Amino acid sequence: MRKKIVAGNWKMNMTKEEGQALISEVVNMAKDEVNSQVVMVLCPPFPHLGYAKKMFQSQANIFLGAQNCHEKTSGAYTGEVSASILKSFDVDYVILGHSERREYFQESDELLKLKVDQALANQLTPIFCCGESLAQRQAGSGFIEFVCGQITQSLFHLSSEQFAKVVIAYEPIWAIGTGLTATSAQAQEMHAALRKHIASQHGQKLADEISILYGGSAKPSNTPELFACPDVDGGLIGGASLKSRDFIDIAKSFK
Ligand code: 3PY
Repeated sequence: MRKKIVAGNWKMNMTKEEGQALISEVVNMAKDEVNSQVVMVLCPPFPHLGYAKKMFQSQANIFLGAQNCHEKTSGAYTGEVSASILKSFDVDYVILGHSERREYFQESDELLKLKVDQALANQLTPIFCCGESLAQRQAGSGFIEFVCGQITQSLFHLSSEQFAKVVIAYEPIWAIGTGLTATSAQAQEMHAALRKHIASQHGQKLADEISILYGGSAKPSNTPELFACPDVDGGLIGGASLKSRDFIDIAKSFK
């Protein structure tokens, strides 16, 4: 059985006080309301990582994630954070290749390949984001091949043993920060295609074990339908992860 995962991408939001309040609400609500089989990942901005883990140590299904790591091991890279530093702060997951990083920080498939390697070498689980633009979707064809290509470029150098440790997040760029969400049929189509693509490289058994999350304006009103799709194993949640009630309701969306 592959993992059901709900990961909250806080992006560049939340002061220390706001972050602490949000985490404590999420922890308290999760205890009573969320099925312990659902993996919850909180991905706050870097400074929160220092205290966050201590706040949910007693909650076995809540994990800590970062939103990025550098592609080098260490060194003179002012302002950057390496995977080994993240690991030393008890971080479990790292989001890589979010479309905002691809667009605003020019992160290429080639660079992301190096970041994935750093994450895995430091026992971090990459949540690897992929997705097509509005223009690619509107062109009506080729967008599935494009998204599968992102997986090929950044992940197909991995051995099957390494690949098994990766979580994929399909995030259509046209659904990020726009309020638009992929329909469950659109999400299912892409997720099934990604699983087939992974199977072509690593076999069906491994492909069936990989969690593929949906991201892009996911909220409590649309996650029950999205998560009911056979190939959708949860979500990478943006804005709705900043509200404890919404985030918990999303974590409760699995049938
Ligand atoms: C969104 O939901 O907007 C996201 O970008 C999640 O990563």
